[in-house]
Formats: sequence, structure tokens, C-alpha cells
Amino acid sequence: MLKPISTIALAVALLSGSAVAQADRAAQTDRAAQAETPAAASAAAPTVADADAFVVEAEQRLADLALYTAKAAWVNATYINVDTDFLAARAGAEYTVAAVELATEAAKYADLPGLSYDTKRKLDMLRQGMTAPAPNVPGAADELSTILTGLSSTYGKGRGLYKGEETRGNDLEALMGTERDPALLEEMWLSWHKVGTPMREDYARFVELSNQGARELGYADTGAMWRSGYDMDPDAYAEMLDANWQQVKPLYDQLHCYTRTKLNEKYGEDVQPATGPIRADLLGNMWAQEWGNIYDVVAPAGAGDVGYDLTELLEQAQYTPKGIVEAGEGFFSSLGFAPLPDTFWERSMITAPADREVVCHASAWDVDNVDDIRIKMCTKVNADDFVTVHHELGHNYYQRAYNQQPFLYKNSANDGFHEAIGDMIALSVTPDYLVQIDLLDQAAVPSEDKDIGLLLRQAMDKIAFLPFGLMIDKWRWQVFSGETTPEEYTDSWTELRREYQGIVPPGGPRPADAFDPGAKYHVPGNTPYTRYFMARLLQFQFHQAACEQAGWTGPLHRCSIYDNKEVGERLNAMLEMGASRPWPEALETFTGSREMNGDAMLAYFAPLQAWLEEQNRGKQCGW
Ligand code: X8Z
Ligand code: ZN
Repeated sequence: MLKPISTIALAVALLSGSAVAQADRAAQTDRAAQAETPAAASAAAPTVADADAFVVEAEQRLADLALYTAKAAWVNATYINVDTDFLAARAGAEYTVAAVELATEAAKYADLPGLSYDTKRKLDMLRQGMTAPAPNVPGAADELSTILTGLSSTYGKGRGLYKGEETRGNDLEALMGTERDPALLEEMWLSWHKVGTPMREDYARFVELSNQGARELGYADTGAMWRSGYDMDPDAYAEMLDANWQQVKPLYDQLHCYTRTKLNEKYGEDVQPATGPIRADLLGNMWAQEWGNIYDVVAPAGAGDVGYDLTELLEQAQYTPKGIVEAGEGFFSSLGFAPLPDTFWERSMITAPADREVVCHASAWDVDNVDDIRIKMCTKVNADDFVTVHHELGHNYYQRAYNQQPFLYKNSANDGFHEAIGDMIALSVTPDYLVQIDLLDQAAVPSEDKDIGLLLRQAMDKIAFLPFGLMIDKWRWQVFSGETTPEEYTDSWTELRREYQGIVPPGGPRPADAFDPGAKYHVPGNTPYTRYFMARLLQFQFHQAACEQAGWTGPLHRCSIYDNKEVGERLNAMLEMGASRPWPEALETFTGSREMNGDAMLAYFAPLQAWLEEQNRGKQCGW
């Protein structure tokens, strides 16, 4: 990872980092010529030995800075105030200056003949692993870092309205899942989206600065730099994502069509017309990114229904937030992973503190790159956070698995892998598993005739997410390339949401000063988002492979790898590789395939797809 780049990126990068480098450009810049490390200064024509020495030094320097930057970022994210903003911004700027300097110098060695595999790979990583490169102008790194810290803290401190009362973002998120009054949903949606309004100018300035930094490093813009981290040609990467989306889109279209019908039946033509896009606030999630919370609205009539609700089970069993984290740890322990260290429990933030501002958006941290792993969540006792806890712990167990690797390999095979591990574990949260951990009575395990209900519940989260997972960076890539100007930020966002997700904002056209992208964490947090799209596909590939390894022959959605040490060992073999090899190799290690695609996901949902087509027969689908 050239992990942290900005304070915010740091938090994120520490949890999932940027991916592996593609060395294809990076021309020598002026700065490269001016760089003054001993290796560079000593020889006009650098040697392989110089390159090796440079990489060793670079890793040490970044490791030292990463520790300090991570601590500043942690304090900031868990106690937002003017002082921690200052400290986090300062630390982030120092990291960025070092990372840019090293990227520039790495370019000088990258094309030397005779480099070892590792030196070459690490040079490539040094060149591209930044999400917000600063230009080499005095004060630019400080300005960039201050902007990003400010954006993240503004998001963290954001409030919206519920029944006229000021409400924290985290609480609104949960209410969007349970509230069914369209007027109140609209109130929450509209008020929360105002959190973006004051960010627009700063965001535009961030785009300008980071683009300048990216160009100095030889990239067309920041988006091009982001796309270059995947062990493949950057254009081929974008094409691979599009092809994957086309593969799964028919299933999304069916789910959209079916869900729209159910919403129309529930709310009537005035609130949700039977044709056209879906109103974004009716789908049980602030961003309409996952729809599982409205499963009750779409559940198959009568016998097909699942028969239990995970949130209710957790409440009935009086689970606490910490209890959910313990359940997550229990799953990983059952696979043979060592328990979380004491420091995890001492240092994590598991619930929202009452007396200070924090960034509630969940994240997992690897503060010292050894075993100071932590999560930061404002955990609630509900089904969403049950899954999110497993998601975050997936990051932590990955981080610990690769902690023997050299610094630049302390990362996932690509950033989608990091996002997929905990989700893959959560796919094993089957009814039978819930019985094993005493959450569900054996008698309440849904019978085979309820499979459609189980699949639909899962699809509402997993399939619904796919276009959202792709459109965020479609939007950002256009912003970075200049195709979308600051005046067009929100219109282009709304347009992409309509095109990909088939949704529209409630309340008519957006106000002229709106900056809706700012109301989604990863935009002010500057976290690249295609990782989550990849993770949706990868988690099903991992789940399918794990179930095969376990000898499972039943339907994939009933398979749980709980308690299977052999699968755990094989999973660990992939995790401990870190970023040392190109991602197709890591994928092959665990699944036997080098291709990322939607095959496993479609296999999992095949019965549901047929059922949806049946339900939608005669309907005019699409929007
Ligand atoms: O941001 C996250 C995690 C932290 S890496 C909670 N996720 C994405 C989101 O919430 O937008 C997980 C699913 C997608
Ligand atoms: Zn994550």
C-alpha cells in the first residue's frame, strides 16, 4: 500500500490499501532529476543495486511514517475537533510528501534491466499507490491534506432531520431501514443530503490539486492513477468491470422490476409509480445501495417467506454490540485463526461515544502493521451491523495474516480482496449456523420451500449493490478527467444513479447548490469504490470455492464453512501472501481460477432469477 496518502486515505488505506502496481508510464519528472537520496545522488546511471537499496530505504521510511500517521488519523476519526483535524492533516501531509518523493524517484529505476521480481514490483507499487497525490509545489501537500481532513470531519459531524429533530448520520442510516412513512423517509433523505452542500468547492479544489500531482507522476489524471493499480492495463481494468456488470445486469434488472412492483403496491402510484425509476428513499438505505432492510415489503407471499428476521433474533437474544463482535471473532476462531489480541478489545471503538464527534462510518485499522488491529464502528444491534462486523473483522484477519510480509506487500492481492473476505464469511451466516450459535431454534430453520425467500433476502443486499458499486467511480473518473465540471457534479451524479441503479431522488430536482456525492462517505473520505464492486463478485467466488473445499454438495446459499479448519487453512494461505503476487495468482491459490467474474454469484442466485422472471412476466421492466 503506499497506504496512507492523506489522513483520510490513511484510515482507509490501512484497512484495504491500494492495490498492486502497473508499471507502464511514469516518465521521469523534474522532481525525479532533483531527488536527493544517497542512491540517486551517487550515480548518473542507477544500477540494480541502487534500486534494491532504494526500495529497502523506502519501505523503512514509509513504515515509520505510517505508524505516526495512523495514530494521528485514529485520534482524529474517534475524536473530531479543531486540534485533531490539525494533527491529522499535518501527519497526512508529511506522508504524502514522502510518498510523492518516493514515487518520483522510483520511476528512475523502474525500467532498469535485470531488476529482481520483488524490486520491480515494489518500485511499481511506490509509483502508483496513492489515492491523492500532491503536486510538488510548496504548501500543496498541506493544502490537500487539510482539505481532505476537513471533508471527512464535515461528514463525520453531519446531521439530518427526523421528525424535525437533529439526528446523527449513523442514526439516520438505521432509521432509513425501519421507517416506512414516505414523508419521513423523504425528510431524512433530503436533510441528510445537505451535508454535502458546503463541501463542493473544497472537493473541486481537491480534484484540481490531486490531478496536478497525478500528472507530475506521469498519469493523465487521478482516476487514471487509481485504475493503474490492478496488475493489468488500466483500460483493460475498466473494461473488465464493465463486462462483469453486463454479465450480472439481467439479474439486477429483474430484481429492480420486482421490487418496484412491490413498492407500487405498498405505497401507490403517487409515491412509487409502477413504471420508471424507483424513488431512492424507499429502498431501506440512505443511498439505496443495499435493499435488504425492506425485505418485509417484497417478501414472497405466504409460504415462501423466510420466517425469521436477523435483527429480531439479535434483539430477542439481547445481543450487545460487543457481543456481535465476539460472534464475529468466534467464526474466525472456528476456522482456526488465533483470537484477536487484547489490544483489539482495549483500543477499538465499538459503539458511538456520547460526548464527542466521531466518524461513524465503519472501518478496520492496522495501526502498527503488526498486530495493533482495531475496528471503529458505531455498532447497532441489527442485521446490517451483524454483517458489517464480519466485514470489518475480515480486514483485520487479513491484515494480521500478511504481517510477516515486507511493508509494501502488507496489503491485499487487490483492494477488492480486502473488501471481500469478511463478506465471504458472512455468506456462511446460514439458518443452520444461526442454530449453532443459539440464535435460532432448530424448529425455526426454514425448510427447502423457503429457499426463494432466503435468496431474495440475500439478493436485496448483494445484487442491489452492484450498479451502485460501479457508478460511484464512474462519476469520480469523469470528475477527475474533467468530463464533469464542478457545476455539473450533482446533475451527473443523479444521472448516473438513474442510468445504473434506476433510481431518482425524492422531492424533485436537486437544488442548485447541492453536492449529493458529498453525502456518501467514500467521496469526502476519498476511498476508491470499484473495490466494493469487485468484492461483491469475489465473495461469491470465494464462498463457492470454500464450499467445494468443504465437500458441500447442496445449494450454495445453505452452505456454511463454520468450524472447518481445512478451509481456514487454505484461506489463510491466500491471505498471508498479502500483495506479494499479482491478484490472479492469489485468486488461483484459493479458487483455482485466475478470472474475476459473476459466474459464482449467478450460480448462487440461479433459482431466484428464474423465479423473478416468472413474477415479472407481462410487466414492462426497465426504467
Ligand atoms: O464502506 C464499507 C465498509 C468499510 S470498508 C463498511 N462498505 C461499503 C459502503 O458502506 O459503502 C462495505 C459495503 C460497501
Ligand atoms: Zn471494508
